[in-house]
Amino acid sequence: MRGERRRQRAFTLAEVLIAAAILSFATIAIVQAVTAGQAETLDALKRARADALAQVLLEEVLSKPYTDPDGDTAFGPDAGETTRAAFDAVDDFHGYNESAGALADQAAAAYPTAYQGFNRAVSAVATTNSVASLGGDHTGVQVAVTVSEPNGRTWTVERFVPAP
Ligand SMILES: [Ca+2]
Ligand SMILES: [Ca+2]
Repeated sequence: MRGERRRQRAFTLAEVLIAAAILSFATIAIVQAVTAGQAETLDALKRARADALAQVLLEEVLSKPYTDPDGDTAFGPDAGETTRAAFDAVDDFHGYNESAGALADQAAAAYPTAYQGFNRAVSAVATTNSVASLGGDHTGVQVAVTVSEPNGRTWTVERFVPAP
């Protein structure tokens, strides 16, 4: 039968070359898509880690009293507050920073290696903000935690803490 004979016919060199070319284009496209996908995933992972590092430190700062129990009013650590564990007010964290490789949690335990590729810093600045729920302008402290990659990308989370 004519159809069967046709199916058994050998491929010509031109057909093989075209097929090979199509296959190599398809392979390149797939490899590019996979590589781009991996880079995107890695980037999303980095962003998630940076955000987590910023959020957890912001929560730690916000867990402290607005007014220093010792009556200290200077922004930044007060006398004797040489470690983060000694900070006893929101403002004490002003100027606090950690370098990549030295990031630790509230209990001074080092974070896993995957979280060590960032710098982390806190600023606490006296400011006046309009707070609708407090009936307008209110004095307080603007707390900002900035997490940055050594190559310059930064992530900042901020919160206004109204004076009591
Ligand atoms: Ca203090
Ligand atoms: Ca202080």
